[in-house]
Amino acid sequence: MKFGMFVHWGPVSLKGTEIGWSRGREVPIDEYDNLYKNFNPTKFNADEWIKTLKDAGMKYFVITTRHHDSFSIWPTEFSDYDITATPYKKDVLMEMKKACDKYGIVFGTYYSICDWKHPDYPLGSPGGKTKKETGDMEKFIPFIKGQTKELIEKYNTKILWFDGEWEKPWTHEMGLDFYDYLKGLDENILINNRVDKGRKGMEGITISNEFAGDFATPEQRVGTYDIENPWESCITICNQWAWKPNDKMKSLEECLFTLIKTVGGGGNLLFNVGPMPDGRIEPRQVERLKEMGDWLDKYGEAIYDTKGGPFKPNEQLASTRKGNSIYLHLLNFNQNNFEIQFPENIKIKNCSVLNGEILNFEITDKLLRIDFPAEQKELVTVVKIECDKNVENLQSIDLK
Ligand code: JFZ
Repeated sequence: MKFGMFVHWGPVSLKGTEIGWSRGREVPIDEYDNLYKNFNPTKFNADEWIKTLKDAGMKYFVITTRHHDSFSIWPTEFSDYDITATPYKKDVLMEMKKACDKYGIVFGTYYSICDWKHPDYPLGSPGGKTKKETGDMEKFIPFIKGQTKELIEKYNTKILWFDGEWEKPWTHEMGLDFYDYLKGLDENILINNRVDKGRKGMEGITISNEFAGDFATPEQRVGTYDIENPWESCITICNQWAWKPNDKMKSLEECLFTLIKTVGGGGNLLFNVGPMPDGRIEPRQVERLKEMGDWLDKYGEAIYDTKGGPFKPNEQLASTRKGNSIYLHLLNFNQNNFEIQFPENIKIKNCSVLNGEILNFEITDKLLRIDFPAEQKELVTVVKIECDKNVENLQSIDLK
């Protein structure tokens, strides 16, 4: 699917500070834990959110159902600290799920393992730096199992995106057990590697296959080229995960290059927005996402259903491939010819600008030279190289 929407949202949006982390830091604990009483997103419209996602060219959705701050955005049997306690009351999660079904979007849920508020979880705010007298993982585990069962059985979530696994109370054994439990409820559910203890820092890769998890989770960075192991970079459209007024937003160039380098490296991009306390996604963010969607409308063939490479991405280019075609994504390319080393034993049948003009090309000494009729001025020039055979298993090429 290659491109999805991540959403970090909850009562904390009323403060405009970071979800979970600002509890007991920028916002006193007592104030933070009472924000829900004023959480009334009267302009929330699930249909609009998912339409925004669809128009951005995204294919799947992952929403924070319960972050480190413990607030559950759905009516849950296992806690009173949930959406029904707010003045809004409505099951926003079910509305999101229904809108996803309507638009053909895969529905997924973020769920934090650590809980800095729950009395049974041993660590507390700020940032897991305090200890609770009442901590007891034996009691806490049935709580997270019960809640995730609701997400699977009632909301039919297809992705469980865990987080907060790095803290001491969570162990490898617990991770394995939880993973098996969830796959027992739905064998087709996708589970990220943060269910277990095998994640290597913000690089997010799984350090060895004795650890559970279906995909790796590089955070706030494009993952390293890897076409063997599934991975997904999670990156914010602004700086903060949750909404922050006037947060600095990425330019269209940054957004597109991030997507292209991620996909060119073999990964997916889970691109995050933080909706406002009234329930709307900021109009400027909606607009930026639409610009990405407009680009994907034209060049989606070179993104969706592709494999990364064979050329490893660098500052000048990324490449993707599908069947007999290699797509070169030339970033800020402003010349009228281009040269690149090209694998022997592959014959090129045709070179063209994707959905555009046929290009003259020539191969001499393993060097492919492509000529453009005029200097290129687009942010990205996508060249489609059609070969005489399937290129999906060609060896990766490091251009340096
Ligand atoms: C985690 C969350 O804490 C964050 O709020 C967001 O949900 C993201 C997708 O995942 O990111 C982290 C995890 C750990 C640290 C910082 C951010 N850390 O240990 O500093």
